[in-house]
Amino acid sequence: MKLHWHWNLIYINRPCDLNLIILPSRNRNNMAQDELVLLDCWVSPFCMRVKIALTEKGVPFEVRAEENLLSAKSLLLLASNPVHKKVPVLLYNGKPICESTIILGFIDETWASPPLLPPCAYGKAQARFWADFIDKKVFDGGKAIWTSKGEVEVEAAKDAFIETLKQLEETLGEKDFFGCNNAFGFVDITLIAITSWFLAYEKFGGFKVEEHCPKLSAWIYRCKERDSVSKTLPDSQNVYEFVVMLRKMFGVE
Ligand SMILES: N[C@@H](CCC(=O)N[C@@H](CS)C(=O)NCC(=O)O)C(=O)O
Repeated sequence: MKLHWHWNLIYINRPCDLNLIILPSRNRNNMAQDELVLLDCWVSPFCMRVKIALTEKGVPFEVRAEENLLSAKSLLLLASNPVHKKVPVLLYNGKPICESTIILGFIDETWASPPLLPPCAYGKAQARFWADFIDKKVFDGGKAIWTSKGEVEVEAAKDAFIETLKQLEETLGEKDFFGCNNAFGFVDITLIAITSWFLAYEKFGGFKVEEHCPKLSAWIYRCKERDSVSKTLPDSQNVYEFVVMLRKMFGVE
């Protein structure tokens, strides 16, 4: 009989049958033994999300930077995320977890305190809805601004982006944060990471977020008062210069 280890399943391979024994999940008191390695890129808001979440939880992790994500991905990244070949990947004791919001969910389930998602299923579904909205409308909407050519196209992309931010501002309402009981949580992490690109959107779109969405701007300042956020977000000017380089690469200018 052969024993094969794979994730938390033991495959017992006998000549004629295949039995699976599901092991009990990891002992949470054993946290110190967990090895966490983040395959990272400094300018990726998706990677920033993971760094903010782990810092909020007080969980130590190692960062392994992809030096040349655009032209020479590391063999470790290709082996860890063969489907999308993208960062972030969180290696949890060597086992890869891909897609930033899925990683956030994993982190929240593995290290309970402070919670990032609401306790009830409905609250969790709502938070995931807004995270999905942010992925589709804020990051992609921002990209539409800096990849647009000509005044009319830029103006349309800018208007759509501001509309998206207004929707988020309305959802925030009078609360300090998007999370449950006014706490910093899943949706806050998902969105604040992308704000590091806002200066680039503003410069290429010719507008100021603060003038259109003062409450959302105040929320950005509040988030930046947190160590997890201020230590993670890169300088917006550096992100802007990176976007200038991307525009040349994509033939926008
Ligand atoms: N949906 C993914 C998006 C990740 C993503 O787009 N990562 C970019 C960096 S910002 C990447 O690795 N790009 C490399 C490529 O597209 O080849 C997530 O949430 O993790």
